[in-house]
Amino acid sequence: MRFRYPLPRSSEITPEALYHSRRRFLQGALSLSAGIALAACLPASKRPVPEDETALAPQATGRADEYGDALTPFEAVTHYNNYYEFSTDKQAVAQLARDFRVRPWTVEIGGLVHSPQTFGIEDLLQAFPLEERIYRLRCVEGWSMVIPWLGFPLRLLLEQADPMGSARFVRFVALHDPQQMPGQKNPLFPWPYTEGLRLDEALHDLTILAVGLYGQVLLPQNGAPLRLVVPWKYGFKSIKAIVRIELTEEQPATLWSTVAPQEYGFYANVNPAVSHPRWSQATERRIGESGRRPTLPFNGYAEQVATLYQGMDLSVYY
Ligand SMILES: Nc1nc2c(c(=O)[nH]1)N[C@H]1C(S)=C(S)[C@@H](COP(=O)(O)O)O[C@H]1N2
Ligand SMILES: [Mo]
Repeated sequence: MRFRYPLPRSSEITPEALYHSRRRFLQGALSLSAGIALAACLPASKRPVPEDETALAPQATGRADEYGDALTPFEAVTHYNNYYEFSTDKQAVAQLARDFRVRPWTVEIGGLVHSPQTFGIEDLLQAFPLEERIYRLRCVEGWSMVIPWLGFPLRLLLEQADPMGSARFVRFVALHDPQQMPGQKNPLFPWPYTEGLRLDEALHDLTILAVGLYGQVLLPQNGAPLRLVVPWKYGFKSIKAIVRIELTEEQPATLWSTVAPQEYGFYANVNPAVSHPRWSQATERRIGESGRRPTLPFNGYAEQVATLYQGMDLSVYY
């Protein structure tokens, strides 16, 4: 089965479109599989868009992160993408990924777990209640966005698989399919894209698996049908198109730390004090803004996550 996502026009990205996006989201989910309605899993207080039009205006126009910074427009979130399996040109990804097949799709959870499992994506979408999380995404290249994700804490899935006492890291593997992903013909990268987290990072409540954004099913360019989001780390940790999650004892190799270990460390916590070898990380450009703003330690999530790194020299564990 081939599911083709409709490409939104920029003229659609209006408060009214946001209101209607819940409908589109439901229709999208239903066309993927009769009977699934992702938004219906959301508790009323967390529904991404209001039920009645009178409540619309304040929520649609005033939506922001906890610093009061506005959401990045849908058009930018879905048309300025890093996704090397398709292209290194951010503005080419959406078009190249348009026909990417997200069904059938299975996700395996294995390695050092007592209950290895293989989920069909439909079952995974129904397994946990979805929440909206408005997170900043800071790319290591020096730009950032504010994105309203839909997803669930990775912890819920890991607990179901029941990690063994020896498990200390989690390894994530993205789809390998050069027929569909032309960028995978580039031999300079050790495909498939892989990433990793320490187990305590993976279990942190801020770490989610996302299946949607802006109240809609995730588009291919944003990592459909399932991608990781770790908001206090550089964007490359938030791996797209996940097919396998593996608990390990040793710190796993990752694509970027294999290709350029001195530039892209395993930890990759957003840190204005540690420069990339070729540029400073002290400031960033928020997409849609002119000028630059200061980069915040741990991307503004220090209060929640700094304790994970107590006693570590973050210029060594970068
Ligand atoms: N599989 C895969 N995941 C990936 C990437 C990629 O090239 N392949 N790029 C990463 C980078 S560098 C960033 S900044 C984010 C971008 O996510 P977005 O396009 O949804 O904003 O995805 C990350 N996840
Ligand atoms: Mo990135």
